[in-house]
Amino acid sequence: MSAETRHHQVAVIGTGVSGLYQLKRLIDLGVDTLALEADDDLGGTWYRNRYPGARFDSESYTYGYSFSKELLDEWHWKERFSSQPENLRYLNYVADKFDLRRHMRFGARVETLAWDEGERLWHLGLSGGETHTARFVVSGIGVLSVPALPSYEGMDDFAGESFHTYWWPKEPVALEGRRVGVIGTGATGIQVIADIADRVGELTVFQRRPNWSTPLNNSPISETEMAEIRARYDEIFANCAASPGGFEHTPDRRGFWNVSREERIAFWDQLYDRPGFAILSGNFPEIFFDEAANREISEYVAGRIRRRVDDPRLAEKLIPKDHGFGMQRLPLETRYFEAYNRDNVHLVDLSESPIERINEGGIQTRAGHHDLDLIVYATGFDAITGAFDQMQIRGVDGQLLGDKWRDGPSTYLGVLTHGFPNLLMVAGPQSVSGSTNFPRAIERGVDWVTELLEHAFAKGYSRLEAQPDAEREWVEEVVRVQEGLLLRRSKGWFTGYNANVAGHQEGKVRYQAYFAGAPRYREFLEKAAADGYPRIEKG
Ligand code: NA7
Repeated sequence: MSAETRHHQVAVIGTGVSGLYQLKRLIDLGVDTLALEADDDLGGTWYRNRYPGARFDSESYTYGYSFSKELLDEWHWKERFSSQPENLRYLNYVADKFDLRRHMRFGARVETLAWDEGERLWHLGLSGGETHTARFVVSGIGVLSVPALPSYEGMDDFAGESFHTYWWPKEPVALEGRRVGVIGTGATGIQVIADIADRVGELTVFQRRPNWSTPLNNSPISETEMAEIRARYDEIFANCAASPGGFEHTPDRRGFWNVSREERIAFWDQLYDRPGFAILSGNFPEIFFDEAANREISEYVAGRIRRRVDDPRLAEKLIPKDHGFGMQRLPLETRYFEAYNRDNVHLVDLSESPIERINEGGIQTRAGHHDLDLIVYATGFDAITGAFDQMQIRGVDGQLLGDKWRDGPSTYLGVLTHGFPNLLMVAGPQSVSGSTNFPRAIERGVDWVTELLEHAFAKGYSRLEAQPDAEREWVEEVVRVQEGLLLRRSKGWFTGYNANVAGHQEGKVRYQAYFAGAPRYREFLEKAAADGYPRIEKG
């Protein structure tokens, strides 16, 4: 340990939604805690993703923190689905209100984490050479925080501006009159495309596979409506806690086949016009595991797309044929399909004419050259495990976490992993954080981690480690649930697929998230705590 090494009882990595709340809980307990943040300010996802159109797909008032009545009473969400600048303001407001900034270090990228068994301490190495030690480390490093760029030949030769949406600059980017290319049509691409279509000169969308997408149905929230929401907060959070997705939408359990086809269609007509994920989370659960049910809802949504796109051939290109509705993370959109009715918006179907290379002037596909001034890479993330892989994490006997998780993560309840004592993951792999309304799961995760730490402090434990059997059983549960769902075959980030990330290609299914829903996950957490954490070795 060098003379400058500073020690903390707990080090929190990250100051996004998870890190902020984790810090708040530990500070309130009087625990010596430092939060280390790689970026030069707080906010995580909402600090980074500044691209036009970036906003919640969760109702704002279900996304905000629930832990402080005062905060709930003070904050006015201006839109049902709030946009990135406002979301970042909110997180700053929270940090300032609870005086959290003085416990944070910015520009502090943790590159190495090494467990010292003799001292029972984690040694943290920062990119600038600084070192810290901590008895416990809590990671709040994000589920989608490692952007993945493709590796086309000539990307560096492009003379115009180009960046991944995650790295959209803070400074305004000129769009008016420019020729813009967007690669990727996931949730991000769909938000950007719809937002900039009428502001750019020409917009060329490079689509490899289309995604299902349904209307966000955003609207402003007036003072009066906000007052009603405030009065209803207890009910709102109780509804979120009771629903599998962590939203206010609750599945319709009448039984898909007990309802006539006409009634189903009338029901979907209503859901399609409702805000947010209603059409997914408020639908019949059968659509997720019954192929015939999924085929029918997919055909319904395809019909809605056909009604919105003027050119029937173009409409067909925008309708997914390789996966059913809801089998990948559903992007929500605002006039996305109508953007393709504009004369300045062009779709390049990469399944017919793949990108051959990028050059000084633009993008060369097999079918021709596209002259561009700006290339936007909306090409996704090394999701869920990427941020862990980026750090070199060495546990007991120097084992690398990246080696242990080479073919996919393996955890106990998504929070601990055997061989890496005292490392507690908030929104970790194989929790529900990636598969449900993020902050609802994050708050529960932080509370559980905090209670576990309180338990350890009270009992004088300095070492917590998941039992291997407990981990094996949890992985079996995660696999069993995923294998029971149609999405097990999907090529989306939920199941660890990203063609730009080594080892995450087609045919290599990873079990990265728990898909049984928030209430069932909570049962496991609550039972473990109530029983005194019997599957965690304590000493
Ligand atoms: P996603 O959902 O992973 O989408 C990435 C998109 O980029 C998807 O359409 C990909 O096509 C496409 N992609 C990736 N690589 C390439 C290359 N090389 N060429 C062409 N197209 C490519 O990421 P998002 O950022 O949209 O969304 C992530 C989450 O952020 C979202 O779910 C919300 O929770 C917030 P593919 O499907 O692989 O054919």
